[in-house]
Amino acid sequence: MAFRKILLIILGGIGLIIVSVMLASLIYPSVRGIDDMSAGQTFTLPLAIPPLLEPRNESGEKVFDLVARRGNTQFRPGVETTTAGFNGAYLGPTIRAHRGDRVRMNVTNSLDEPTTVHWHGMHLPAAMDGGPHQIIDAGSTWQPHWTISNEASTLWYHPHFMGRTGPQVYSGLAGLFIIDDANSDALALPRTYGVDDIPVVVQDRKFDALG
Ligand SMILES: [Cu+2]
Repeated sequence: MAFRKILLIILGGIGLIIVSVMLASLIYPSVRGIDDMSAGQTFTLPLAIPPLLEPRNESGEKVFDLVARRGNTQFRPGVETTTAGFNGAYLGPTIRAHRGDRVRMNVTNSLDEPTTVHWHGMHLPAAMDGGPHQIIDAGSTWQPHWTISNEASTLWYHPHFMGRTGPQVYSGLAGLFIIDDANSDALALPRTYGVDDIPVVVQDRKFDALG
């Protein structure tokens, strides 16, 4: 390619960047900041931080117990909403494991309908992954096990039962699964769970007068 042609392309590129920056600076003042959006609003409920689920060590495996069940939750004072959760009335505890860990899950279904539990984003054998085929009938326990091979990441777990995934997740059956590895261990990051390392679960909910 001729030198002049390359120069034109470079100059054109620089021109495009300048125009983009100018446009962005024009638009920026009209983008409302987070401070601005919450101005004048008082928050009364403390930030809900899911508890960490402590595993048992059984023959070198980290064993985690999860029980899916129904419950009631007060999102607004005096109004009970019918919800579901793992080991509680709403959402599930955070599971934390390290790359190379051998893990086993005891998932008990205390709902009144079948469910499954899918480890969203996890690299593991399909039979352990809780897709629509790994059904846990009401009243029974499923025990998948695998070796964590993912790199450091924040994953989540949730039901994946055919035709009922939406309602079950919406009612609260969802939790976080945090994976650490040698890379994340070496980073100078805050790492005290719930203190300076805080998971945030963002959800979209609508409430009527009955909760
Ligand atoms: Cu998923």
